[in-house]
Amino acid sequence: MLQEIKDKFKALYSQEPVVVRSPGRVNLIGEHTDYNDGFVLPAAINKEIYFAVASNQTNTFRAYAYDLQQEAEFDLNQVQPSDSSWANYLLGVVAQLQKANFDVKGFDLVYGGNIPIGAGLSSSAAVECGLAYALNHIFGFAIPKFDLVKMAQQAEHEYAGVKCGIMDQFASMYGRQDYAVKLDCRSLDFDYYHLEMADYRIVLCDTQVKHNLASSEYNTRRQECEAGVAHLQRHYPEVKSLRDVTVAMLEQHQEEFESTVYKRCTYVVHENIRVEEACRALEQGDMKTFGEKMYASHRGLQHNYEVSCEELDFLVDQAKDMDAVLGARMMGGGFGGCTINLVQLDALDTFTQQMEEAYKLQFGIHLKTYVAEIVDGSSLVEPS
Ligand code: GAF
Repeated sequence: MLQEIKDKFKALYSQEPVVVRSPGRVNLIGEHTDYNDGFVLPAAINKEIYFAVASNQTNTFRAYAYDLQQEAEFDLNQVQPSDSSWANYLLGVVAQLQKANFDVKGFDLVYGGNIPIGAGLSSSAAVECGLAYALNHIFGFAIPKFDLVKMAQQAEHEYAGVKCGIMDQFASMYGRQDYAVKLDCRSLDFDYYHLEMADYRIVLCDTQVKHNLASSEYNTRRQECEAGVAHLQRHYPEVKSLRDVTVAMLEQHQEEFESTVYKRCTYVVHENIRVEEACRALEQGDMKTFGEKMYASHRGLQHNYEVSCEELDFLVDQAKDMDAVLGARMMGGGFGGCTINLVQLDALDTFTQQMEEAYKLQFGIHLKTYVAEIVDGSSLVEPS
């Protein structure tokens, strides 16, 4: 893929590019907690996008999306959202740099990779982070990595219309080979946790469906959580977000809540506790307990947060019936995309075969499975 992207760049723009790599992510546990100031445990994976970039001494940027085989050109003096949804992720990043007074000059870009779109593996965050990283490099802005993450997140808010938390962009930029990163989404402190994978693999089961309520429901969940916080603040003025709420606080005021809001809050408060427990289990090498937390996370997302769907639930139920699977859950925003499964290495083939057969029988859809390897975050590939 890398070679193809470089060749395409040279064919289109007749010069030697800088090449940047930017990965997608998995999230082991801690779903829909990031925008509630809570905890997440993602890792960057070997589903990646390559960016070949060079400045072009003009006032426009030209971009070629290799996977879509589409090209577009934009005036840097008039950066605004366009009709092309793929270009908006690029424009969003350029807009953020300009807003922060970085002088983005003309550039040419070819990008493409193997992150399946709409599978919940954060292809959009990989695009945003990869472009931010590449422009920072070629124009010598020296923007700290952390600020690039913030700009990438803001690009998603303003140009993709999703009020996402910070997890995906953070994981894409700060991933580390063989480690998951536990991020405190309030303080933005983080710790790396070694993933002892000698006997296990992380397997993704891609439902191949994306129900189209995903982004509207995402923003609705945020509002429901905010409504829960606003209510609790009447009793506990010190509460700033669901991160500050305990199970006891919630239960004490259950009767006062609108029932949907109560369910959403219950899920988030318990999920934050589960992330802490799962991290302790990881430290102790207790993968069995870790897996149980994954299943519990899924049940919360299914019944209380209500962001799952029948395809995801089916896959988790199937996995639960297999002894070789330690844990499984839906991953990311929900309503489709992938489940993440912790599977014993010696049963990998049986697992994928049985899952594919069962899914085909139930939905008539070919399930795609990927064994995810944990890799480093965005990096410069060439010049090395
Ligand atoms: C999406 C968002 F982009 C993340 O910020 C996060 O909220 C996730 O859904 C749910 O955990 O991937």
